Amino acid sequence: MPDNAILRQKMMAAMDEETMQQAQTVSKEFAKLIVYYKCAMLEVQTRFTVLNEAYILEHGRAPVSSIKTRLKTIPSIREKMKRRSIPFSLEAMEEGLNDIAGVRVICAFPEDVNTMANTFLQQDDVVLLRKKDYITNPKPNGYRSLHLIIAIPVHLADGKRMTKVEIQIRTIAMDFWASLEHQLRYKRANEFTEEMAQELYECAQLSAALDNRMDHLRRSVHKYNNPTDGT
Ligand code: 0O2
Repeated sequence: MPDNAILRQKMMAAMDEETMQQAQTVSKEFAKLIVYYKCAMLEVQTRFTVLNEAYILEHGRAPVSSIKTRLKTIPSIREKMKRRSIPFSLEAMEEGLNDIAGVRVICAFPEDVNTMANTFLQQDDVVLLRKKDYITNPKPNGYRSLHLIIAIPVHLADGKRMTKVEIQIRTIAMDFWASLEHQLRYKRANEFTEEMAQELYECAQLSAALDNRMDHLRRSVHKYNNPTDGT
């Protein structure tokens, strides 16, 4: 028998009947909760896919370049709760963590970020809990992205539950910078010197300038090809 299986058997034997039942109930409830988060994440992904298709029909181009989803792993949930001194319980986890389910929507142009966010938030069963606009107000290190914490209903066989999802909406240029910066930081394991941080900040400025130029170009192309269109 593998070592961890022996350990598990010993732990089970050491528990009294009541503790064992409690542990089973908690893990069942936990598994159920994670299913809700997974379904909420898939629901949000589908809704952005639909919004993208609708926009293509209307305007002939895709505002969404790609959509990524991720469900926080149990060790990662534990680590974040520990870091924030949140006691480990299901209620505290639901209350204290906003990003168990995460959806990242990568858009073509800066304007698309707002269009997609606003159209999504207009849906009458979506509740906006928190908005962090790191595009209007970038982080000191240069990070840019629009973050929405929302709650969306998930319908399972035994009922409906409003479930939180963190949505990050950003352009390809913003995502390029954030992905590389994240890699360099390697989950907070690496530290930067002042020069390195300054270099990263300047790269963020370059990516913002690129976004502005491409957006300007998009408007010029549109105007040139649609001279009678007022937009
Ligand atoms: P991972 O691996 O992407 O999940 P909150 O929980 O909302 O109260 P938090 O978590 O600090 O507070 O929220 P914030 O600032 O909105 O950041 C949440 C997520 O945004 C991060 O999740 C990153 O995905 C992304 N993010 C924020 N700041 C930066 C940054 O400076 N660089 C990069 N590359 N990404 C950033 P996690 O949990 O850190 O990581």
